Amino acid sequence: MYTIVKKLVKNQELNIIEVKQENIEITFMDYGAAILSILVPDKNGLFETVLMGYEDLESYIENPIYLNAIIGPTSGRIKDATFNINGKEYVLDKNHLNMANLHGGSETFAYKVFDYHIVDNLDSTKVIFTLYKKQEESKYPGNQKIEIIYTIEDGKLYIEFNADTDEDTLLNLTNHAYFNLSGNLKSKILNHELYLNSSNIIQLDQYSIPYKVENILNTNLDYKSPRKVQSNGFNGIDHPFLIDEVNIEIPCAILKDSVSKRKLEVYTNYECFVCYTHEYPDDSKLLFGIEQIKNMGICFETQHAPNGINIDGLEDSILRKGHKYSYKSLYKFSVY
Ligand code: FUC
Repeated sequence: MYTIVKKLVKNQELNIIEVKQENIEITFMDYGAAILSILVPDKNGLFETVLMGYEDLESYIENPIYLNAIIGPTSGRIKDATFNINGKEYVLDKNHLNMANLHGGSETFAYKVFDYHIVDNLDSTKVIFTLYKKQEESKYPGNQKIEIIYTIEDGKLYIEFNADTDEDTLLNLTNHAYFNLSGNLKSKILNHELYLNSSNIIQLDQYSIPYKVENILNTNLDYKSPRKVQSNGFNGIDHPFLIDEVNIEIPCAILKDSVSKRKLEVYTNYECFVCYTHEYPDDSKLLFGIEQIKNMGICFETQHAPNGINIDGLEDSILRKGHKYSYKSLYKFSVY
């Protein structure tokens, strides 16, 4: 079952789509193909949101933290905002410290209004967002049709990332959802227990730009044995983790809150995800008028290795003409 409400937000008419099922309720918006809230029950059956959301829809328009939105054409930081395909150099916006491209820069999909349609069945609802990225408006090569399919089914949210292109291009799509299992943002995520199926990260240079693969076993980024989330130093967790065994049937991350007893399992067939503990709050208030502070959410941004095109041995994120981009992630909620 679903409902659609139209809202005027900073002079744009936006669509708010609410999908309700017995054990999960999710609200989406066509701006950024963003998720606004995910309500799931706690140990007592109490439905609360497990997503960090802004208090006002207006805040999603500038959204400097890319809150819960789709990111593209490329997720993460690209060194020197430059890449080379077929011998041609492409130069993107330098929106990170004036030296790298972050999340696609000014043309990020987080700030685009997607078209949408809905396929509603008894136990499963699909919200299908589409966007045409036109070459003449872009620093990236080619025209692409982007399709994001959210499927809500039995306490689960599937996200399919599909695309095609008429020219070889760079494409690395993710969703930037910030989770908090306490329910309605009652506490920070530092008391949550975290498991990450990863022994290697792409190490960051002093400017947070990924540059080389590094083993993290027995370091403070090693979450192969579940333990409480640690905000490591001033930058917290903000790293691309390479998944040990890439398999959509095996969770790449598990998050648990021992108070609400909610559990989130993340699955993907991408080879990488960025785990980020919300270290750089902006000025906007969160849902329920809550002040935005560090560590109020944790992201599992499933994606290709960011900056992979500039690092030997990693997936380069090039989508070739005639090839289909097709990746899938799953966020599965339960109580334990
Ligand atoms: C994440 C991080 C960044 C950034 C942003 C909002 O992907 O890697 O550091 O602050 O998203």
